Amino acid sequence: MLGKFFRKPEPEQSGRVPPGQRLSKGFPVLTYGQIPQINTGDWAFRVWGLATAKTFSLSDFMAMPQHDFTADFHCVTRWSKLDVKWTGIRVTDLMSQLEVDPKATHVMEHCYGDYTTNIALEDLVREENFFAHTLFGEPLATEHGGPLRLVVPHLYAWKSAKWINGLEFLDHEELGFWERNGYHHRGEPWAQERYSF
Ligand SMILES: Nc1nc2c(c(=O)[nH]1)N[C@H]1C(S)=C(S)[C@@H](COP(=O)(O)O)O[C@H]1N2
Ligand SMILES: [Mo]
Repeated sequence: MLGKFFRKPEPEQSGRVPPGQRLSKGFPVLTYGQIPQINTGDWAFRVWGLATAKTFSLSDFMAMPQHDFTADFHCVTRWSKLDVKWTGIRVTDLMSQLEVDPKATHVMEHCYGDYTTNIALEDLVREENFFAHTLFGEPLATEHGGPLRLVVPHLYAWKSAKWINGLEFLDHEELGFWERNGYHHRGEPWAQERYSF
């Protein structure tokens, strides 16, 4: 049966859809709790912990090299969306402006609204990861994380923090919101790293 919102991948797409996932027709919004109120004039992104503390404004991000990205998006609640088109800034371009202590191995992603999610430093600094401010050619809507969100295509989308406002560099793993509540610490969709138990 054809669902209204979800469908089975076509055979030619099946190599791109991780096990246990269905394709979503639209782009569902998945948020725990309230959408935070953000005044873009006050918007600030902070770096702290095992990195020299630094604050970036939205215009600092807009002054970094801008790129278009096409990435697949996999939510652990079993929907995926292929070929999502974004515009934004490579994580590696932000990293080149930071002084990170060589002892740093893990990072906590912080957001407006207090959502957190943890990520290993090596998973964060991959070339394909980016901060997005534009989705399908339109300014990133608030419910999808505007003005700026992180996108980490190779992990389940709960690692792609919406309304991101900081990175805390650590020399050990700490757990973010969903990870403390039973989600897998890493969340690799091809290995179905959904839960930590
Ligand atoms: N700040 C914040 N970021 C978040 C979430 C959230 O609740 N708060 N949900 C995560 C989850 S579970 C998913 S699937 C994606 C959903 O992104 P979307 O709402 O743009 O589809 O955002 C992730 N980032
Ligand atoms: Mo999700």
